[in-house]
Amino acid sequence: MRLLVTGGAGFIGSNFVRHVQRERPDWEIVVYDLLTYAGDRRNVEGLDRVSLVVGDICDEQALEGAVAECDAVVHFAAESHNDNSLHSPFPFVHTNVVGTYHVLEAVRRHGRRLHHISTDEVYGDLALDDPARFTPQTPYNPSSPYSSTKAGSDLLVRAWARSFGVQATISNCSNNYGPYQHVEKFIPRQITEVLSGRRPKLYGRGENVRDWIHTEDHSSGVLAILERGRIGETYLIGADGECSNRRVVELLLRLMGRAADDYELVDDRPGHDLRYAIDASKLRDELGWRPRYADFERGLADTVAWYRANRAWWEPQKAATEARYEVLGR
Ligand code: NAD
Ligand code: TDX
Repeated sequence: MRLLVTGGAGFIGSNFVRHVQRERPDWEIVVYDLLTYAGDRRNVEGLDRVSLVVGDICDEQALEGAVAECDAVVHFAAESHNDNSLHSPFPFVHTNVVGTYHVLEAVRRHGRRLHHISTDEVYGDLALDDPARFTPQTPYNPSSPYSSTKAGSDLLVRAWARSFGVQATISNCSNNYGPYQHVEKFIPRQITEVLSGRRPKLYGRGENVRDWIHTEDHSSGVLAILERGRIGETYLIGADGECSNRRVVELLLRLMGRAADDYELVDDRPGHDLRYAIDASKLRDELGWRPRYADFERGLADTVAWYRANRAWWEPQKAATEARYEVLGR
């Protein structure tokens, strides 16, 4: 197997690359990544049987060449941060929608298997007391430029599967955490704020709920779908990890030896989704997938330890990220 991983130098993509490299020692992996501000070649450097092609998924010719030489494609590449999409939506339309179109056309021309990576945010949000969780039948109802472009990319994949017979599967996963996550995202932002001698910053009143999953568990779900998923199907990936943002910050502060209320409340994100929650029973029942990082507090402690030990990895991103937040007033 020669696997092409778009966006494989980003957070989840690079964790997936390391996961596959460990779990499938006879596979060759080609990372295809533009190395935007969110991609980092160090994330995949020095790994046996892993090579990096620096390229844009919107560059039809370069992508075509890479797809032609591989057996299957896992498509992670995207603009991924909601706050950026509220400030500057065009790159999201371009990469997430137009880029996915190019990925689909390339796999169609070469008859390659595709797994498309998406998010639970395509389903919109839930009330805090709603007993329902997202299932593959939940209607799409995205809120932000980010989630609407991810929804658009999913619809393109469904249409290409039905109209052109592209051998595709889709997964929609909940919020990931773990090593190598860009410091613009919630958990690493708070950890690195504390490590920089500042206070965590909670949007609004910190009541919003996210359904946290360790990125390793996302990777094992994707590999199961790639190998054993039914073509044309959508699988939701989640590990029953619902937790309010305030509770996450309190846990982090405690793990880092600070008072649990040593945080700031800052301006809320416009259109801020209240709650996400995933019902992953299709993935569990059909493919026998189980998460291995069920203990969120332990996963957070490991993540704090990783950021403590890897200052040289995150420090270069930190000042520019906080400057962007300064402009947003958050
Ligand atoms: P990330 O921003 O850390 O990584 C994205 C990667 O894509 C980067 O390496 C970047 O350089 C690359 N990229 C961006 N534009 C590109 C282009 N035009 N051509 C080629 N490469 C390009 O994102 P992430 O958090 O690792 O998310 C990866 C995927 O998983 C995305 O599709 C995202 O929507 C999805 N997802 C993320 C989460 C989450 O919690 N972070 C949850 C569910 C789904
Ligand atoms: O400083 C912060 N303070 C804060 O309270 C930041 C950066 C975020 N938040 C809140 C906003 C959200 O309720 O924390 C929650 C998580 O925020 P993000 O890390 O920005 O993630 P979210 O908007 O939930 O989207 C994430 O999960 C789904 C990923 O970024 C997406 O790529 C993925 O699709």
